[in-house]
Amino acid sequence: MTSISPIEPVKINIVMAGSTGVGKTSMLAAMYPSLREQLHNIRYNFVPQDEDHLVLTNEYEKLQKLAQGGIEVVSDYVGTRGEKEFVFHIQPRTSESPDMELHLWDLPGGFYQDKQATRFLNDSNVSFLCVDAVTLMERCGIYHNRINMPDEIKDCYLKSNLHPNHIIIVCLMRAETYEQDGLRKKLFQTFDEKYSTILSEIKKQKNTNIFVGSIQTTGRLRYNKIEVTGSDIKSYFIRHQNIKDYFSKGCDTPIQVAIHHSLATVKSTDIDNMKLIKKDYPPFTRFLWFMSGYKEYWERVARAKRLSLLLKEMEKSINIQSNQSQENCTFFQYHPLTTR
Ligand SMILES: Nc1nc2c(ncn2[C@@H]2O[C@H](COP(=O)(O)OP(=O)(O)OP(=O)(O)O)[C@@H](O)[C@H]2O)c(=O)[nH]1
Ligand SMILES: [Mg+2]
Repeated sequence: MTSISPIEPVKINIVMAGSTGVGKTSMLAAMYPSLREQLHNIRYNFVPQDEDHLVLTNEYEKLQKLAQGGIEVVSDYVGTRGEKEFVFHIQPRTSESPDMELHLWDLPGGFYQDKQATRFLNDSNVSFLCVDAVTLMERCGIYHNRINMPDEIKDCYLKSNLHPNHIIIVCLMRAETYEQDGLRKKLFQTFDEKYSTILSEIKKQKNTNIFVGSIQTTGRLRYNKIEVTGSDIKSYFIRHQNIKDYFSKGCDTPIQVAIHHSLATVKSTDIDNMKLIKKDYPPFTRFLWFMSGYKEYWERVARAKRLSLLLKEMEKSINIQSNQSQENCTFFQYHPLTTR
């Protein structure tokens, strides 16, 4: 009798990396409705666990109000207090068990100062390295080290045991001003100047692939000014005069890159590899409905087909590019690092 392996969902462990206040939790909240809609179109449900639907919807409403409400938006906020794990099931409408399970750890930025983040990075498959684009770009980047804490974050990465296939997805947060003013190329260049040494070091030691893209979670705002009082640094934004509607951009793409990467990694061993599936189930099991294993065989075949479709769908939307053409950057873009 053939031993039948249970159908395990493909699991991804994602850690949100980045200093306090750069917009990690906001990105998560803005990602949720748009990814849910996209997956719905390909017959998948995107299901958060327990009360997380309410938590995320609440956060999302706050973001919408911020973009539609008053003229001035100050980055004055109460940050994440402790670690929070969000679990999402990517579940086919026709099945009771999920095809994929995303475990997403939202950490407070403070966890990178005291190195607590290291234990979350250990064995994670993907991390979103969130960088505040405003402090990177404005006032010649003089507040960049204080706000983005690149060295502390690098230390956490270097001290951790990343999964062998770990990828870093850099998210340039609050990038709306630079998108509207055609400064995206400058943003990527500035990022490259400030981060290429750090990321090359991580890449060399941990053998990770790195993707970079820009994110706006609070709609069409425009950077106005930075105000510094002692150790407190606040960025002010004004609402774009002509555009009233909430308009987030790029928030679900990091997750799509993560899903794409994970599916591409397991593809050769399971997904859409019919030969492998058939090897586990001899013909009499596959074709005689009363044999044990018959149902599992057909479920596995159906799952392999679905995941293969999901992989193709993600491939279409993320538009990973291996060149540096900055103009064609509606979607996440693979941004090769200049090794110095
Ligand atoms: N202008 C602008 N503001 C943003 C954007 N994303 C987030 N913010 C604002 O930035 C502030 C901080 O966002 P959070 O999502 O709480 O930041 P965080 O990284 O989770 O912070 P910690 O939990 O403290 O680590 C909030 O006031 C958000 O409204 C964006 O894309 N543009
Ligand atoms: Mg947070």
